[in-house]
Amino acid sequence: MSRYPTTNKKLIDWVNKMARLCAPDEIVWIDGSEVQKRRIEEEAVSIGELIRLNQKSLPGCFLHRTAPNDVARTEHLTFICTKKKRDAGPANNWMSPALAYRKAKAIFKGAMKGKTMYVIPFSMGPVGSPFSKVGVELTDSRYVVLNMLIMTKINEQVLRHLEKEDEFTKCLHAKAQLDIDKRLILHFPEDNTIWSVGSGYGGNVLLGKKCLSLRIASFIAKKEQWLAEHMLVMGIEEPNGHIGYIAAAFPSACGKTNLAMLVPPQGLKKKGYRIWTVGDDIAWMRVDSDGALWAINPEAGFFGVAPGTNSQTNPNMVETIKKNTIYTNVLLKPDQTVWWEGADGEVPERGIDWQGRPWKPGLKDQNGLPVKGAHPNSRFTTPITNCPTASFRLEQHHGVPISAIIFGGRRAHLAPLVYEAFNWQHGIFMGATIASELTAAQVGKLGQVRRDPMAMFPFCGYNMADYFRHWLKMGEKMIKPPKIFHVNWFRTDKMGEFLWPGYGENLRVLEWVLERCSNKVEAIHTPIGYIPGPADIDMTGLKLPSGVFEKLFAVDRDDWIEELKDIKKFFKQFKKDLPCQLWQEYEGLLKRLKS
Ligand code: OXD
Ligand code: MN
Repeated sequence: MSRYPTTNKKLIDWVNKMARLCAPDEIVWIDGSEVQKRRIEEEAVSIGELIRLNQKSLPGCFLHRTAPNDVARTEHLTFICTKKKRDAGPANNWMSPALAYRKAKAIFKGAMKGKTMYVIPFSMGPVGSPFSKVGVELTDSRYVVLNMLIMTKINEQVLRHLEKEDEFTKCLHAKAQLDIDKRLILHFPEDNTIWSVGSGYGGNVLLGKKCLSLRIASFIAKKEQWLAEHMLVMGIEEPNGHIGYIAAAFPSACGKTNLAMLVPPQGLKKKGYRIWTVGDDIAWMRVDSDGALWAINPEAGFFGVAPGTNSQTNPNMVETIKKNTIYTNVLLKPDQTVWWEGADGEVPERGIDWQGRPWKPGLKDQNGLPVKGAHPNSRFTTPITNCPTASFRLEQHHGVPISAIIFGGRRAHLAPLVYEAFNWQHGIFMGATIASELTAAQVGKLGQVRRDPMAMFPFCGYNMADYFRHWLKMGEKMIKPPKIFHVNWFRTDKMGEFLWPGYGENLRVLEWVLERCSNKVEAIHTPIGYIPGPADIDMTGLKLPSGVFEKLFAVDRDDWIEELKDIKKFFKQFKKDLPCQLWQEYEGLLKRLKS
């Protein structure tokens, strides 16, 4: 029998070439079997890469700690390597492919000496679906293998697909020295290749996720006329059994995961709503033969933020992560279970923190600042099939039909709770101008506001001006394009208190969105878009203090005119490449605000 579980010569040659570069002691092909997974778990536990958690309360669960300097995506070390700098655009770091390969080769050289190189053939999306893409990741990390087994589809079918199909994304990862000065996350869209070296953090190394499903996929999607987006997808089943699906883009850690599996609030529960979770992070969407937009979630699991996850904020996720879950950088309790800031139950009296040091509540560092038990960007990796609200259409090759696209941002002021675009082009302007505050998921200054078009600023694999043009063009391809909305759950009063309770209550807003999509309700025209009338959002069981509803929907013309100045600055960086339709929308809004 052959040494390889494939006859795909291109694949075999590439694996051998990369092995010559990285010089592993052995090569192991990952087949998705339970036996192999168990063996790798055992090895990872024996060398301390994983800690087996309490198998009674957390069956199949493990804890992993990353290096302290390797806890989030490193955007400044992430590059789009196209032949022409213009094709990466002003929003991306760019390096020429020749230089990028040369720099990375020097770090990859011999990086797997004394180690095993794992070959992971994986599919994003159901194998054989017109949506799906196949990749192969080479890695020296068991943690990566075990996470990829949760986040992607790895099985016999993928190999069978590779027998017939030559095209796959070539993904190479090595931890090397985990040295931030020798860390590079490189994307070569023109070669369908990703090279990641010097990191062990999920967002940098689970190459099927941000790297393939967003950066590389967005590049392919433009060529093939579909959309690869940083969006959750959820179905809202109405009492009559009809399910309306929405796709929603929010910048990182803005509550996408919580929204995707929300629990209907008491007041609306009586109506009989039911939520179906399709995905919490990435949507691939294409126009089907019916002229509508259909979406799949290419991922098979959630890579969610732990802090703040509890039975109030996300009871379905609390249920999901009780088994077969890998926790990263959370606190280890003496009973071998885990905890994080904002978890259910009492704060533990003691534990081992995310850096492996003894911890107790009230602990301060040398500067007198509180020491957290779990890192603010600590994570869990868990299969979507564990989720009580997992959609029954996850495996459907054509996905789900999208009625509404929602863009959101974290804005303390300015943006109303919800408003609707006048049309597709206006909706693209709305998406292209969303802004939010930086969170712990990115390396950078917390709280700083940045523009994050379609929540894709860190994830678009090509020039964003072309990306906007692509979105505009997609609208023309549809007979019945989804309506586009903007939401802001985060508006605050003068004291900085949130005006809207959020979480499950957000369903009230989504109900209005779907009613607008089926033309069941009127709306009020404002300069920025349509907003609901005072009686149009069902508030049964939720009493807001008087005046709050008005504050949630206030449109302050002066604030918006100020906002437009910043939008102008943002647009100008794209120079003459920016589609003129976005300037038209800019001028239109300015005129409406001034009239
Ligand atoms: C994520 C992110 O991890 O967007 O999903 O940062
Ligand atoms: Mn994300």
